[in-house]
Amino acid sequence: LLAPVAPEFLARQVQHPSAEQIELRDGLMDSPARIDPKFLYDALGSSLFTAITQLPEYYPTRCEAEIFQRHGGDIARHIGPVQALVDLGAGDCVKAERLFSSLRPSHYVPVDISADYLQAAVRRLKLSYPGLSITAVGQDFSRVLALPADIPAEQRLFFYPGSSIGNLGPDSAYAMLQRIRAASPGGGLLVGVDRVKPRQVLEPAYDDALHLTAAFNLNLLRHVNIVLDSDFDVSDWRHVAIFNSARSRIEMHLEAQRALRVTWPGGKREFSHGERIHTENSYKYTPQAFSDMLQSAGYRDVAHWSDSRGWFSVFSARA
Ligand code: AVI
Repeated sequence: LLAPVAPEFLARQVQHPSAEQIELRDGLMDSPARIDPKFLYDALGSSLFTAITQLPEYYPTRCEAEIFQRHGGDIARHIGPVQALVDLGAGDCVKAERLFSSLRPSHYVPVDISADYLQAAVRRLKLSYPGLSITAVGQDFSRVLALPADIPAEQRLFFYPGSSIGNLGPDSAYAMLQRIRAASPGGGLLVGVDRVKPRQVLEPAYDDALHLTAAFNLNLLRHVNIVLDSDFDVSDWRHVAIFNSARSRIEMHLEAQRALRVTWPGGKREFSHGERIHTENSYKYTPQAFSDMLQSAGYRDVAHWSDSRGWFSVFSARA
């Protein structure tokens, strides 16, 4: 039985939806339906992603770590002195922490949409690095990039690791690079990018044997239910990951396992059996294509390093 809902509460929900609710509603009513991948990262989603990075199939995190381990000295020399390390999508802050010894920043600015998760990581860092000044910024930097004004722009090294830029379409990735450059004239950028490679390597990385990526994708529906007050039943959906080679991207979808209807205050959507919701793209680049994009976004002195298999690249460039 449904609990009775006060009419004035219902009216408020329908008449004054939040920006996130509007975005979700619009995406769900689209054809094909889509949900922005940022909804993957509630507290449980962030923990699931951390677990994914430890899977044998999910190579990007290990490849990137290998690059910093093998080429850290060269990378630090290319960058030069660093005052403030601005970590975009910091999560558990572990990747940036590995760079502290080679880059020696005096200020660390982790930025992440999941503010709670970030606070826990920052509490841990403050104990380990009492001399480092840390300013945590809970922000959806895909929308705004507003940083504490006390850090001069030319002292900012933006760190955008893990191929997170790959989750943006090419136009948005380009716009993001321009936005980051505008926030750091005279500063720099260190960015991790996943490379094009055979489907046999790519697809298992996004559809692992333990089904952690499936749980990560499906958890998005639980998060959407909370934000939109919708009634997705997770067990009605299955995870799909495919490499779209024409567009050079892994696509994640959720596929309806039967004909069903999803409702939320003021709206509904019918899904047929097998119909999909597109939840994420993960673009894969050639080094040449990414280097060209950096240069057309206005970056100079572009250099890159790769892991021993040539699966992943780290680019350093001056803004
Ligand atoms: C965060 N981002 C770079 C990951 C990726 O590889 O695109 C997100 C992810 N999706 C599924 N597995 C991991």
